[in-house]
Amino acid sequence: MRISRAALTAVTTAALTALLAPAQAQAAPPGQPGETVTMSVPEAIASLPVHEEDRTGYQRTSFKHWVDADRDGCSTRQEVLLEEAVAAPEQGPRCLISGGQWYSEYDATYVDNARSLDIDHRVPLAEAWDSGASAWTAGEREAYANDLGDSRSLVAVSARTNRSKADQDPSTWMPPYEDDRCQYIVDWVAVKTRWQLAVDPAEEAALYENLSGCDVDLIQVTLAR
Ligand SMILES: [Ca+2]
Ligand SMILES: [Ca+2]
Repeated sequence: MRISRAALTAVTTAALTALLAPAQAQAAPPGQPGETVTMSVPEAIASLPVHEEDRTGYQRTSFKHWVDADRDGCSTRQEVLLEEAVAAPEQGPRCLISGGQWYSEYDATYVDNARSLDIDHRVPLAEAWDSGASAWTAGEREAYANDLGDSRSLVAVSARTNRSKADQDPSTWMPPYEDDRCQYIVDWVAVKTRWQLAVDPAEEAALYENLSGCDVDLIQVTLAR
């Protein structure tokens, strides 16, 4: 059967429209919220919608962070510090933390003073906004900014590295410690998958590029959305 040029054009146009409108036609999520899924990192990347970043309307206050969701007196920041300490700190009244030691994975540095640590949102708040969180409710954004449900979401690192990273994604910033880079990509993809956030084309390319040469296992992700 011969296919007319008009029919081909129509098919091509439909395919292109689908490609160009991935924000609307979201790639199929790998499961339901609350479900734990196991997949390869490339599979996880492929499951994410691809679209350009859009920072319209973003403010730092768009995400309420360092709340005390379980009302135990420790903020999310303090919870992460307690969780990640390699030598346990003293915990005083109002969860005041003193002493202790942490390992900052981005620069392979041991840090003895909690004040020298930032809690990094693995996928920064502005980046999350750009890639889908702008459409969430304030409550969903608060849950994202205080996500203690996956140890890859929040990470205590030297303030120096967190500030050099700022709002950047892997197309423009990777950890200075080269041996951490494969794991960084894996954890970045896990967080984007957990929250079903989009990737922009440059970021998607950077993820695949940085992943080449990495020997990585399957990842397990409990979907938050
Ligand atoms: Ca708490
Ligand atoms: Ca991005």
